[in-house]
Amino acid sequence: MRVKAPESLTLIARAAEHNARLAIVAREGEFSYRDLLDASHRIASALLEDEPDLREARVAYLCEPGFTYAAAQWGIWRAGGIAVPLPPFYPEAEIEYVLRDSEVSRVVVQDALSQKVSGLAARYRIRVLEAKKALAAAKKPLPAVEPRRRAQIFYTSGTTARPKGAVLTHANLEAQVRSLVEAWEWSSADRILNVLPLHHVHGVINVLTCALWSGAVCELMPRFDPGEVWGRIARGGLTLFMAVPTIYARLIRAWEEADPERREAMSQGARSLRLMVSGSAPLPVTVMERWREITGHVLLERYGMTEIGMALSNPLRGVRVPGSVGTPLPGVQVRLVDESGCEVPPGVPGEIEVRGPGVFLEYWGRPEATREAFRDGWFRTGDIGVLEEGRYRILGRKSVDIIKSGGYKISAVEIETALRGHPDIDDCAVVAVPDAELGEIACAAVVPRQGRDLDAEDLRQWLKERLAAYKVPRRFLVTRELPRNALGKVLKPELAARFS
Ligand code: MLC
Ligand code: AMP
Repeated sequence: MRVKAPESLTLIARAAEHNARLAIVAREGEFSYRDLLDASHRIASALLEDEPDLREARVAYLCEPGFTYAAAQWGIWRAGGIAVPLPPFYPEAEIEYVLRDSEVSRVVVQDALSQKVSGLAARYRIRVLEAKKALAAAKKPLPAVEPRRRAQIFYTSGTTARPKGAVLTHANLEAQVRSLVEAWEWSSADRILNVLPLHHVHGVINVLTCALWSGAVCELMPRFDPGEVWGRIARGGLTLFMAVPTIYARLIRAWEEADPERREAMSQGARSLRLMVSGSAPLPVTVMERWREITGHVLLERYGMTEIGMALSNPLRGVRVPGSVGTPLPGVQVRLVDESGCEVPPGVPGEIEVRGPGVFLEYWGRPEATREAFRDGWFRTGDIGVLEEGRYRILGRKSVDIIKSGGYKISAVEIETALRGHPDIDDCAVVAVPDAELGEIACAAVVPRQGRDLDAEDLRQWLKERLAAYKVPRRFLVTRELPRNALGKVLKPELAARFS
């Protein structure tokens, strides 16, 4: 019998200390930290088979937000693998892209979802582990996993035709979590409700991992539903909530549609939380003010990105200024630069660049894109900001091809590339159009091939088989010509005007 190695991952060592405390409440039931350690140890053992260490093999996991999700993610980490989340609502074509791009060798699947990957797994010789079976595996000795090893890949859309996999090491994850735990004073007394998808940093790091690091309780709903969220808030007992602005806008709408007695219960429940955070997209001042009126909470707005985690935040204690994203979080360095990379003075807009231990390692398999993403060790966010009275304000993005809808980043180029594969489309352009609830929506103008007809509903269905539903444009414009500049490029702002 081997002597147990001292745990090298701090998150796991801390969980052993939290032991019998409640960790996760989900559809599957209630689970302690001990349950999570036991389940993830078994999944790690099943993944390892006869190998001592997965040595950064990519392991995908396809699970609903819940206990199995966390056990699978921790199991992959503890076996020495790199965890690659697959959203359960993705169409097969998107799942196929992620599996192939990150060269996945194994996939952990929550049983009801197994038919989503079985065909692909057979085609690409990927080993499938059904979570139920893996949870019954005998426990084996686990490898020591150094913090500098790769831990997680999050796929993120950009200005390229397909999403890139941002690779975070264990040390990156730890730095991001430590920064937020310190800034927002997480403790084991906290209890948070997660309604965010678990394939992006907002849900995975800011909510789930910060909670589990702190010995807090994380309650998970499979997806956002305003009525269910208000019902949970009204029952009381939560201390924290984090969401994108669209979710707050939809909660406000649900509150306004409720009768007075119910409204009172909702507002009272919300008042008992200690902190409510908004991020992933600009928080409209109207939403911030209405939320304060109905709940008494001044939403704490913060700014972040898949590649860097969270960078800027309004204060936990102190004045939260509407329209501002505050100051750098602990351990994060932020600067604003002009086109040539020179720092700009306060009051002058510049591109936000970020440096620190939370900044990602690389884009998976794309050394060129990784090199271009940095300037002298600083990550170039592509966002434009300005420093005013010591606080940062986000002004927008450098690229018109990046759309933020409901907090999801959507690439206009990715949708255009997909549309160009349609046999009846001659040309197309995708633009962002402002939307009161979603922030922006993607809209597509398409030029049919000569003698062909295009129907918006048919196009929508055709795209849904190829792209995640939230990337499918909300509106289509069938047109004979797209507005262009002298170089033949589509004039996107001019085109956006044709959708309003
Ligand atoms: C979207 N869809 C989902 C889904 N999210 N389906 C299942 N589960 C989910 N989690 C589908 C919808 O069913 C719909 O398909 C289509 O996508 C259009 O999406 P939508 O209108 O946006 O969906 P809706 O159901 O209305 O949800 C709105 C929303 C959602 C706000 C709840 O957009 C959302 O969860 N946003 C959060 C995104 C997020 O976590 N971003 C963080 C990125 S990290 P159909 O078939 O019904 O039309 C980051 C860094 C940082 O930005 O700073 O945090
Ligand atoms: P993602 O690539 O999905 O991680 O999205 C990151 C992007 O979301 C950033 O580059 C910003 O453009 C945007 N973002 C995140 N938080 C905010 C915020 N508080 N205000 C404005 N934009 C934000």
